[in-house]
Amino acid sequence: MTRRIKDALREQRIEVPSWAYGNSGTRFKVFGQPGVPRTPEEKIADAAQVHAVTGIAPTVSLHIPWDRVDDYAQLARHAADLGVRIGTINANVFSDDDYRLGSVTNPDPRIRRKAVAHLLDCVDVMDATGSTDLKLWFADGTNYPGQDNIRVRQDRLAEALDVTYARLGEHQRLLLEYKLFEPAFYTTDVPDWGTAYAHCLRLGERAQVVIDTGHHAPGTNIEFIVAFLLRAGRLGAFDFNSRFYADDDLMVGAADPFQLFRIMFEIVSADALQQASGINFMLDQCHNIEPKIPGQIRSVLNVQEATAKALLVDTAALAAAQSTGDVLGANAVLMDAYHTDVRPLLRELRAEQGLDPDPMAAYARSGYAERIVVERADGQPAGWGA
Ligand code: RM4
Ligand code: MN
Repeated sequence: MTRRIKDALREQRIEVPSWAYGNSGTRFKVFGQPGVPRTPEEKIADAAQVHAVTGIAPTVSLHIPWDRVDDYAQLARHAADLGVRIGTINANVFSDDDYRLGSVTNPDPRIRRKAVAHLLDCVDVMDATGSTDLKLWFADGTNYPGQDNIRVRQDRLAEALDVTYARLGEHQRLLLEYKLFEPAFYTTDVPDWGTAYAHCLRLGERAQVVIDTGHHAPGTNIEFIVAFLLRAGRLGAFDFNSRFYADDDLMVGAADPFQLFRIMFEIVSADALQQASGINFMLDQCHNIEPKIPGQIRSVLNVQEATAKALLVDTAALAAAQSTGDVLGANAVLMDAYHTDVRPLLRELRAEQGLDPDPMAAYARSGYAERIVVERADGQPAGWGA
């Protein structure tokens, strides 16, 4: 039992986002932090620290153009030198004045062409870095009834997706992310998993849905969506984070660790944890008031803990209770696993792997945090203009 759980946990991989290391904030204020990276290279260096102490976060997602460099192959080599790899390429078609009325669904064909050209550029970045995943999130939508034609915007979206999908190589995927609302408040062009799924179905097998855990209405049963998409073979990736209200981007497992457990249980019970399943378990977070590298380490550990609990579920007992209609018994099997303290097991696992049993303490002791404050005293920190 313990051996099976440890084997599965050793194989687990979690991808970290480059943008978690830069300064971020709310629309009210960005609180700058000392030692924040100034370049994509420095963001990758910070991400490598998270992998060094957790052992399960070897890839870093990039956001283009936030992480634009002249030589992407060189950036990939830089990552490899630090013991990590470039993961998903996130296309950013929302931070340009041209996109006031949308990007790929904009009423102006010139702006639509510009947005699609950027998506194709992102595939070039994938070719140069060896990345296999293109993640698309569109800020597109409308604020006022009558502002634009809802149906025609879907046609424009489909057209942009077609062109992008056609450009992908055989081993590359298009991952389509949905979000209920914001920045548009009346209609959003990809507001829910159903819309994303319908577009993916039309595109083909290498188009899959991304579930950002912060992008749902309160009370949405996310594990149902996980189960449905897994069954349909269309779950491409997660953007893990926590929400109390909307797209809060707080640390995963902080607001509702039980929900995270329920999600990971669906993954484990569908045998989809291993890398061969093709699901990319990513974080999509911002650390506005807490230190960023420790915030990322904590988040990776939160996913790992939820996974360990999900692996602990006694599936034979659960199946027996389910098949005899033993409602309370079935629920108790799940809750027993959830209430188990898996931290001793994880400490033991890390020690066996030659890692420090306490990654948070290992990072604090490493002196890295103090070093970057000194080394990065000059220059412009990356982020939202802090
Ligand atoms: C969006 C969405 C995307 C992320 C950006 C920064 O709300 O979640 O995944 O890349 O934010
Ligand atoms: Mn996201």
